[in-house]
Amino acid sequence: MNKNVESFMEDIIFKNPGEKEFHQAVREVAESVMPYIEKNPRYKKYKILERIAEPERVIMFRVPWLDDTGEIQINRGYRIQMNSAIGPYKGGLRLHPSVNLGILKFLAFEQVFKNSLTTLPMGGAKGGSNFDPKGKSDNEVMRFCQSFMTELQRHIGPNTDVPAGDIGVGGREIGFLFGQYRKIKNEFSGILTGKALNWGGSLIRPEATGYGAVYFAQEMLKTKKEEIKNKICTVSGSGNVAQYAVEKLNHLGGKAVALSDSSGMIYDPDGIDEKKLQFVMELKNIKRGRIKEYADKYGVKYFADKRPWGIPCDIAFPSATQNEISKNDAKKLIDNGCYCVSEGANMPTVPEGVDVFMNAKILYGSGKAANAGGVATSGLEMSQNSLRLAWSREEVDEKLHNIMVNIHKSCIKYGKDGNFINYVNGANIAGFVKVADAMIDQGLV
Ligand code: NDP
Ligand code: 2IT
Repeated sequence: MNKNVESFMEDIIFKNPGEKEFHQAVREVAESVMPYIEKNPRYKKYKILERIAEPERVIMFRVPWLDDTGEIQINRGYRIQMNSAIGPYKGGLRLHPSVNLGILKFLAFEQVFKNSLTTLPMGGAKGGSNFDPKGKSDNEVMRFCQSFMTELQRHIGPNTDVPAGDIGVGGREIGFLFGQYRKIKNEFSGILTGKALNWGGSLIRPEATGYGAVYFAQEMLKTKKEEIKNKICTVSGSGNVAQYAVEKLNHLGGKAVALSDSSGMIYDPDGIDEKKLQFVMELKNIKRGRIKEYADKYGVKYFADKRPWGIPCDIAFPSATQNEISKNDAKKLIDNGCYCVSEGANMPTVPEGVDVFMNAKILYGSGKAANAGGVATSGLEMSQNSLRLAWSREEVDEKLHNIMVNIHKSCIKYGKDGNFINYVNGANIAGFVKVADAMIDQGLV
């Protein structure tokens, strides 16, 4: 136990009561960074860690909208503008009934380090609402998005804050949000990423997080002279990140055997090939159905209320949500032979599960590094918007791939511990240094 971490955390818990996911995210970073700060006292003198853990600004607002029956509904909207030392605030919007201040603060906090790791000039933010898109009509989603943007528009801008998607926010929602911004401001500018191609979006942005998590796994495997080909992979979730992780695994000859949603999981030992993946994309992105329908269609097993971590695999790609791998799940993964975890989701492994992975010395790529491809490609979308140009699929994919290779290198630079690469420390310290130096350069603001 590090005494400095404990006294720092006491203060964080006192100032942010009840925000347990935020405490969890801050503690992880403090544990990585505190020993580094002790060796580099200027970060201590300038109280960088204390400043980084305090959002620059928290915006909370009322989001009233009319449902299809004409009844008034009221949700709460948020935007946490965490840090803008290295660029405009950047980070997704999450629409999920579980959304609260603590969850968005943890996500905004992680985003600061992740965005720094990408090497692109982006600060960190996160936002969203406790609105539940499940079971809502397109018109209800549109009215909600319009009301949400009616307030959010005064806080964002192409050089101020550029939101994007996250859980529950995909192409449909980005479209409705963008339309309302454009109408209110009488301005067509790159204020959101994840836009459609015909109005300013970037090729590869939808694919980027899933592809990036697989590229990161590829780099981790290379350190053991291994490759994705023929590896058995389990993937949780069946949304944006999960779908494109499976697609890239198929490109590289890997075999994805599981997917899930919040109701349960499917296990397809023959592998989710391209055709089956098309079915999942249609099911999830258009019909908005449940993953159980995959089992009905292809005659494979469905397990209600289960996550994929009991299935034997070489590589796991948690790609659903935070704290979806418990300590026991982590043990099961290791016992069944899993030796590589690449986190598509943000903070999917509980701290005790992370300890299990670390003690087993497997290739464990934490979310800040492994899922940074999404926001990195958002950064590329911003560049294209500024240039008023669109790059080809190959160009964007190559840039994304290079960024993931370089993030892996940064993790080695700051996380190598003898023969073991501690990707948690590597990502946290590498992300920290760039933001910390910028904060010192810019004075006490
Ligand atoms: P989607 O909304 O497209 O998909 C989310 C998937 O996870 C769905 O299958 C959903 O199931 C499942 N899920 C969500 N919440 C829960 C829960 N509480 N319990 C169990 N299952 C759940 O989101 P994304 O794919 O975009 O995001 C997935 C993860 O990746 C998140 O952690 C997000 O923060 C992270 N991420 C996303 C990026 C992006 O670019 N989109 C970038 C970097 C990280 P159901 O439909 O039943 O709710
Ligand atoms: O968690 C994340 O990095 C995202 N949801 C993507 C953020 C972005 O701005 O593309």
